[in-house]
Amino acid sequence: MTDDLTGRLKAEARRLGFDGVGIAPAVAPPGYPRFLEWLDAGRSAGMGYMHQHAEARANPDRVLESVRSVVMVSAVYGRRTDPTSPGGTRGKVARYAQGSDYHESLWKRLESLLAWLQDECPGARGRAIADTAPLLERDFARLAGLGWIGKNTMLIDRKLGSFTVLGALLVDVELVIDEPQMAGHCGTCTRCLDACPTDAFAGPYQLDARRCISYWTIEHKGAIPEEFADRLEDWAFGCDVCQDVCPWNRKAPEGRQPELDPRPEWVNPDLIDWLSRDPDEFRKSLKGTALSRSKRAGLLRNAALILGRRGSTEAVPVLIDRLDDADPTVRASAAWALARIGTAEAILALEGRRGRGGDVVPDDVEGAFGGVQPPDVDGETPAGSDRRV
Ligand code: B12
Ligand code: SF4
Ligand code: SF4
Repeated sequence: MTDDLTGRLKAEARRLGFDGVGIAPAVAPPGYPRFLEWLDAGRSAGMGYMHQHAEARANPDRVLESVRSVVMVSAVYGRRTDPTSPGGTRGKVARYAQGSDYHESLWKRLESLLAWLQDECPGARGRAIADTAPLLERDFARLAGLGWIGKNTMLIDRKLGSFTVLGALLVDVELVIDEPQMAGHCGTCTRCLDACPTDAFAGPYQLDARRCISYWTIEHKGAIPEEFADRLEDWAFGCDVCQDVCPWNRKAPEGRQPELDPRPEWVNPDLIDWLSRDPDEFRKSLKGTALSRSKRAGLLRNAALILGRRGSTEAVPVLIDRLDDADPTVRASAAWALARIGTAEAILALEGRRGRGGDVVPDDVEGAFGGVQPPDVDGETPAGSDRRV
């Protein structure tokens, strides 16, 4: 196919709001063996879907038959945020989740790009992907020349930095392939590895999700085991530490997609407010945001653990209320937090429930008094609780 079509496709992608666009060949991704090693080592924690669709990641033709080219796009999101602790009763939300859900805006733009291509090449087939199909996105992004994979495993571009989200358009049209970026530009730097609060890197380029705050606060369902319940720092959803410290983000631009701009209520949310909100109204407020992935139960769990770790006495009344929450994860986390805060009022509330039947939660309370691990309410062994890599 002509340089001309590829050039115009790239121009259209930029017009649609993408900051980076490149073309990768539709081949087996070179990082696939590493991905399998990652799975075998158990580093995907409880993300069963990574195993289920592992084979499909071996080649993009499993996602779109007769695919000829992989158009990779990137978009910078949000605004630079203050990496220091918000303190008080406030928590932090990862920058990517402070605006509207990026999946939707990415997907709509990719669909528009596909429609444009189909106008140019009638009969062309394609599939837009924004985390909606199994594809090693960072591997294809570096193949498409969009950046290199840093020691923190993020796709980094010299100009755009790493606060970018990635999307793909698989097409059966032959486009002009870009020069891949297989060599990195991390040099001797190890800032991300040193700064990670939970030592989640088993080494450069190797993230163990069993130790990652982002995994526990977003992906994990149910109670968080003690080792990590106590180590969420300020993170109520996601974690940006290994990007905040990266020198390549110092001069990176801010996002230009308005829907990804931070909404004030999600930047440093008041965690007592989260715990106090009417459940239905809170659920409604999560619609259309990336935070909805954790659901109300996950977010309230995270909020309770952060406040408990801080010993926030102001949170005691609302945590006592949450001991009667309909959700067992919320109850267990509130019990853990109260035991951790340990004021007379908190202990009395827990004692009052110890051994009571009916709709109270004796197991949660025992777990809290045991002082160690909230019960695994999903009946699934909490990944990482007994393993260290
Ligand atoms: C599962 C997942 C997670 C997991 C695991 C993350 C991980 N590093 O594997 C968890 C929940 C922890 C997570 C967290 C985050 N995620 Co995430 N996640 C994914 C997902 C769905 C799959 C990633 C995957 O396949 N992991 C398996 C590992 C083995 O693959 P990999 O990280 O790509 O590793 C490759 C390289 O490291 C390389 N490699 C391995 N060893 C070596 C050694 C050398 C020398 C070299 C050169 C390369 C190399 O080979 C691997 C295979 O390609 C992707 C979307 C997608 N479909 O790709 C988003 C994705 C990677 N996540 C994304 C984001 C934004 C995040 C967070 C920043 C969110 C947050 N703020 O909390 C954090 C960042 C944490 C981090 N440092 O990675 C973006 C990343 C964008 C970017 N610029 O890189 C993606 C691409 C989603 C998107 N569509 O934009 N995520
Ligand atoms: S996202 Fe946070 S916890 Fe996870 S590897 Fe990066 S710094 Fe560590
Ligand atoms: S902090 Fe340093 S080592 Fe880590 S990704 Fe950035 S440049 Fe690479």
